[in-house]
Amino acid sequence: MSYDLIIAGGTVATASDTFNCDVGIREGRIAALGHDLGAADRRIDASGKLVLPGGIDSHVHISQPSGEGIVMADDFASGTLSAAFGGNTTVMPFCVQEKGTPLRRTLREYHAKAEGCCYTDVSFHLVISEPSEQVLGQDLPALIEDGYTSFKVFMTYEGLALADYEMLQVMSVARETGALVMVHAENYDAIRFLTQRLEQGGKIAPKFHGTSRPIPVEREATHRAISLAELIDVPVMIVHVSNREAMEEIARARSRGLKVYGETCPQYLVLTEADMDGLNMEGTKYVCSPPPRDHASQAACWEGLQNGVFQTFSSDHCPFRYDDPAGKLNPKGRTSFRWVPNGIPGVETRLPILFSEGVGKGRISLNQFVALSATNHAKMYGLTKKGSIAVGMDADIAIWDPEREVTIGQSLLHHGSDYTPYEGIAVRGWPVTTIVRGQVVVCDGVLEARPGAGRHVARDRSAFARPAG
Ligand code: DUC
Ligand code: ZN
Ligand code: ZN
Repeated sequence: MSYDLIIAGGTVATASDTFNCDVGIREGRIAALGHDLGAADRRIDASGKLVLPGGIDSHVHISQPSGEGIVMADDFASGTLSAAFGGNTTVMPFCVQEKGTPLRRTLREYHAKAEGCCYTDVSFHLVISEPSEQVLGQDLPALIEDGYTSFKVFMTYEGLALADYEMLQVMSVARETGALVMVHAENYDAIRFLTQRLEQGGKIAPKFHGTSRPIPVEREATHRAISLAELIDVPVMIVHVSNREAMEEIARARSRGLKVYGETCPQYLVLTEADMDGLNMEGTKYVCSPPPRDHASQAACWEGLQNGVFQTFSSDHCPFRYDDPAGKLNPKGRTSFRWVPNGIPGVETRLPILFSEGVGKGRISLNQFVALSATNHAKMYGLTKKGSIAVGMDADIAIWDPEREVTIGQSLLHHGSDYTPYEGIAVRGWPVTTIVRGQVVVCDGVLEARPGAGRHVARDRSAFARPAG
């Protein structure tokens, strides 16, 4: 039987092995790995290239309401287009519960926004902002059953922060239903206190965003989230970890036998707090939470990627435009860092940065790169058919030119932001072709697919979410 597509002559890598073989694809799945596979409707020559599982970015924000007058820079078309050009085949955005609105209605709205315009597959996490009886008792368990098997909770932000009591409530639901809890760990009261004090002292420039959320704010909340999870006996994923002290909380918990996982992001590897100290308002381009730290923290995060403190490396793509009254330069943002929307774009640059700085500079192996960029995300969040190159898996593949030298710049990128915080970073290695369930979305840097090539994926429960017992 012939194949729909054969990727020939490349070097295939998985999270555990690297080997030379052709990949035969039929009906969206990987049907054969080997040589001389025979006939195919289409053949892509991958000689001299790496054939890797398509990136899974398990932490992105797309079309998310972001406060009065603020508009996120990516819709599902531009966000997933940018993801595909960055070597990703699946992204996992958040559906944020709106207070007073049924959770399912909000989810339907996100689906409506995504329907027919995605270039990669998409799978939503929920965000629980109001754990009412209805949500805890009915809506959340039902949605988890329907394949939304993870949700995020926030320990900071007005309107989002959960009290410890509420954290315990939602964690209990996760334990009973087998969902994975993701936690944004920063101490809300500490940030409010520090922000007010800074503003009173006239310290309103973007760089004071970092001063208002120093490392102890993150470390304390990380410790508290872990302790609450321990009380319930439920696994927990600490997302966007920025520094050694928070990592130590994770590592210590794990050494006590707790199922505590960690994620870090590109901004904690290549940006520092000093970036927020730009001329005029340029510093707002780097404002995200937790904020970028210092070079010692960058080194710590690399260690965490090497030694397994971190299972996943995600972009936390949270795009706003810079030169825009609905973005970083909104009128209130000029009066205080407090009003600068938190988040930076990065879905397209996540993998080239990790590949070049990580594999290229000998910090991680190619197989670790695959694990951190795809395989572990699939395992962590129950994407059973994704994240590896093996017979029977979805044919989600990125072909990389390991030698291509690129200087990252806004003009190369496909996101809706008008800037990249990674402008000027030189990388070696770039994803050139992206294949989603056997459909060639990007071929040699040229878009081939139509919007709608990507679809929503319901997920299984993850073994990582099983209580330790
Ligand atoms: N948390 C995120 O995960 N993304 C952007 C902003 C934030 O606080
Ligand atoms: Zn967060
Ligand atoms: Zn985020």
